[in-house]
Amino acid sequence: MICYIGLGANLGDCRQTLRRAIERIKKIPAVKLLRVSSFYESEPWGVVNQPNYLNAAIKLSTELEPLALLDELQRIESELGRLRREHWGARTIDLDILLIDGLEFSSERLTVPHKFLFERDFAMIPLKEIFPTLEVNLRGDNVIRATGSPVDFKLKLVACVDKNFGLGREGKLLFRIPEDLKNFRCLTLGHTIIYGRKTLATFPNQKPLDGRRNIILSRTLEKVSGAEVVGGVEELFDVLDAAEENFVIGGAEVFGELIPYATEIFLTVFDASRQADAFFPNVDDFTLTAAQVADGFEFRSYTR
Ligand code: A4P
Ligand code: MG
Repeated sequence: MICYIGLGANLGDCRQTLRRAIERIKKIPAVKLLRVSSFYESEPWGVVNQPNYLNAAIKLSTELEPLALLDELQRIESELGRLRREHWGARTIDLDILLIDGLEFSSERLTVPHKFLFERDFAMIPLKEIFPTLEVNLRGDNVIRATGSPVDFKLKLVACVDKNFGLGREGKLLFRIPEDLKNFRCLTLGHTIIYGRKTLATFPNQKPLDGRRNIILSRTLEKVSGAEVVGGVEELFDVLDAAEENFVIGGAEVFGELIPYATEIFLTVFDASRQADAFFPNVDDFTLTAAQVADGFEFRSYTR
């Protein structure tokens, strides 16, 4: 089931709270985060004497029953310090289920679509960003795109796969040809590359790559000369530069972790099937925008 969640905060460090909430939602068992909107700032709706809000929306797929999902969201609200006081009042974090598939229902604890969704531009505008085909009638409230959202970091995924989106086998890439290496170098040189520990092990002498800012996402590595090591996605967003181009280059786990925040994908797809044990994540949420066919492979670009 596909589900859209609205996030809102207007107390404390709202940017950080929204990012944290998203990371926690991502870790709910049986939930897969698919997409994250930009952050938007707006004046309070309903009760006016309170600080401005920061809002966002995310798309996920889940096997959880709607009420089980609500339980998880409420657990995350309380872990992040939500105290329920005044209705529509100021809050550190508010997680609302906006839509679930095409369902419409109402029970004591849960109404879907969310009761006020269609009356609130602060909910509809981020939702529309990640659900472009949704028809919306906005009321014209002042909702401004804010900085600091994960999608501001322009994460681009770069990989080389077989026709089944296989990435590698036993820690090794499936293909290595000069045209692809040249393409990779051309894309990434002078920019930032982000990768995991196992990808580092595939580099010449297991050393970071020259001419690029190297960031390694790893919970276990401590220090690597020539690279910065970050322990998780939240820490990654703390060190990334929004003015830079940031290329995520593998492996499978790192792609899976970062694809919800990605805006572009560059894939070299070989017209061959190999025995793979690691795969590139599903790209259904992206649009194929260019394909350049060569001998035995093609360069594809996807965006959203
Ligand atoms: N509940 C029913 N349906 C849902 C649903 N679809 N998603 C029940 C989540 N919860 C749902 O919510 C009260 C009860 O609603 C929950 O226990 C759940 O069982 P709550 O979050 O405890 O209380 P609340 O947040 O004070 O009420 P409510 O109605 O959820 O407030 P809202 O609607 O979330 O509004 N202005 C701007 N600019 N941006 C904002 O984000 N947010 C609010 C809060 C007000 N003004 C705002 C913003
Ligand atoms: Mg609420």
